Amino acid sequence: MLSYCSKDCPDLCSFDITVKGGKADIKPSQHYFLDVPFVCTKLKHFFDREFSDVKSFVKNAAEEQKPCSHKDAVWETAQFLKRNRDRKILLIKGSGSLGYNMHYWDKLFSSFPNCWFVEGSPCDETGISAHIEDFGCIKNPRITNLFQADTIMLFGKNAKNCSPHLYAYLKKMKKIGKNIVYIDPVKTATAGLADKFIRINPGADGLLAAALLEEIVPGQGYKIEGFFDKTGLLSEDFDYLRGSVKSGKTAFIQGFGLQRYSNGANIVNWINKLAVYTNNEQLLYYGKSSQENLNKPEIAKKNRVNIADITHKMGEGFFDIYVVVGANPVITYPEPLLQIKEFGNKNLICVDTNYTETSRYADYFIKSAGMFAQDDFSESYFFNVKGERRAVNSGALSDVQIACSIGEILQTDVSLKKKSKTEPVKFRKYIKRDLKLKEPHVEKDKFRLLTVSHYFYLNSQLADKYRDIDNYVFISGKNADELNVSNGDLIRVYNETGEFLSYCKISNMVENKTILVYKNRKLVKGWPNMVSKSMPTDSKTGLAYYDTFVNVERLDG
Ligand SMILES: Nc1nc2c(c(=O)[nH]1)N[C@H]1C(S)=C(S)[C@@H](COP(=O)(O)OP(=O)(O)OC[C@H]3O[C@@H](n4cnc5c(=O)[nH]c(N)nc54)[C@H](O)[C@@H]3O)O[C@H]1N2
Ligand SMILES: Nc1nc2c(c(=O)[nH]1)N[C@H]1C(S)=C(S)[C@@H](COP(=O)(O)OP(=O)(O)OC[C@H]3O[C@@H](n4cnc5c(=O)[nH]c(N)nc54)[C@H](O)[C@@H]3O)O[C@H]1N2
Ligand code: SF4
Ligand SMILES: [Mo]
Repeated sequence: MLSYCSKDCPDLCSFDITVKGGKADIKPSQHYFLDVPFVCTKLKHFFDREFSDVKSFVKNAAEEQKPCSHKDAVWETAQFLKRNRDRKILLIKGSGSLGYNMHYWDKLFSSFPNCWFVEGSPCDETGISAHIEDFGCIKNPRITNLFQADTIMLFGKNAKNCSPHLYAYLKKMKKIGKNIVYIDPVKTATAGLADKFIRINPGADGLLAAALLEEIVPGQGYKIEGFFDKTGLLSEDFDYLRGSVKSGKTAFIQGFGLQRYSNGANIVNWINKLAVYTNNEQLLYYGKSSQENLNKPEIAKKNRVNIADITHKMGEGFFDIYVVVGANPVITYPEPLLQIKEFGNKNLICVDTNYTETSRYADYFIKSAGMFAQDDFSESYFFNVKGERRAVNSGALSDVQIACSIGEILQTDVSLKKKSKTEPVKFRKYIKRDLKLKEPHVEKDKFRLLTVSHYFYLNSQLADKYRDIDNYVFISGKNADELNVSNGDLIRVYNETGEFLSYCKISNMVENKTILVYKNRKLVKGWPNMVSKSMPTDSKTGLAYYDTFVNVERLDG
């Protein structure tokens, strides 16, 4: 049966799936740019966890979460919504599945007069905003354009972990002689593929792009006072980059780590400008929305709350009811303690394939059978490929069935009409303007916390098998000496927002008062976002997760 993976992963693998006795046989079938198609090891675990027999539940009068049939949970949830139709509802829809049909949820809740939808996202929206500002649209060239490049420059795109098919393609590019440069504050697994790894200070890529541009096209960039101190670059690294860009075609691939800063959009703006003014615009990659060319349905979203304002409004007790579909905000969003308090005080409805740290507080939990349970389609948010599938899992209810059943009970139309008109094809055209340069936010007396992706899990979705790997605080040898901490010591990471505890691992991945923890993992106590504040990025469409500054100390005993 035709299928594809609609997880929040840019690769969007297509495959043929046959299910026998609860086991899946998968034959990979796409990726036009690779000779041998493959899927990653995570896919099997997604299948297993979504086929699991997790029960739905509803809280009883004594506040106990009592398991019940999925149908009963749907009925009870619908009755609750009927009784509370006019109250203030916040809908948080996450990245569990990026399939088009998850819009059924938006359609259902758009019929509630006081439902609030989230504006912006914790993911890639800041960079998207920057591209729209620069080009009037968001587009990503075909990956095969990389054939035209002499140098391929990756700005914090940890393809080995986050996009294994891009990584395989980069290996192919390297084999045919392309020069690969990897720029990142972290020496990630992808740095190993590069001909040259350049460590940069976090949030400083805009300074680098502006300084390079000034050297290559004087008058278009900036000469920056204290450049080497601010960026952490060596002068030979800068000469190397200037030489590479001057001497041939350069591809610029922007990762999403770049834009999780209070100057994140500005960083992307400057790399865009560098690409355009060095005649490399057709080799400029960021990504795009996963529904960019799909004719999204028109759904009226009357009330909206900005992503960085959610916890602020939660703190004021603004919302009466929370609905969380395919997301785990207690783990993935800032200020978990505030969320936990609100979810405990107010009513919470969760729809998920599995129990989560968020569903612990749910009054209504409806188990979704996940991505294999519904016909669906979507695009990749990096490659220009589409996926389409037929449902193979009929054990529990799919998201579409759940949303439609609730709609039926409430006598609300949940059908999705696709827009009738097709949108004209958009082209990138650089919009010339005076572009200011924003400096990164730095707190010199503290450590900066970076929270990046691990290969074996997708945000907070992980298989039990990998639960306890690499749950460390990674720190440089020099910084460990200064703090008098050693491998295996229990470390406390804290600031005014909160704290977490985890074991120390000395590593050359990081340097210079930057520490790293893999994102969205449970640690010895707490998890990384315990110390994240809700700070907007400069486009106001994302969260500046990487501008998180913390104290680090060893816990004795
Ligand atoms: N296995 C796996 N794959 C995933 C995910 C996952 O959790 N696991 N998540 C998916 C999702 S939701 C997303 S959004 C994408 C993310 O995909 P990517 O953009 O590739 O990945 P990240 O690991 O979030 O960040 C990339 C890198 O940016 C670096 N970085 C941080 N700050 C800076 C900076 O200032 N400058 C530079 N040059 N680099 C910087 C980080 O150190 C990190 O190595 O991956 C998707 N794919
Ligand atoms: N500190 C820090 N925090 C971050 C980031 C960071 O870099 N640093 N990265 C951010 C990024 S890039 C992202 S994208 C967000 C992601 O944050 P979330 O959107 O919360 O994503 P997940 O943690 O993957 O949670 C998705 C949930 O959906 C469930 N699920 C899976 N498939 C389905 C389905 O078909 N239907 C339903 N109903 N549920 C399903 C899964 O079990 C899981 O519980 O996290 C952000 N959080
Ligand atoms: S998680 Fe990514 S690489 Fe793995 S199967 Fe899904 S789309 Fe492919
Ligand atoms: Mo993301």
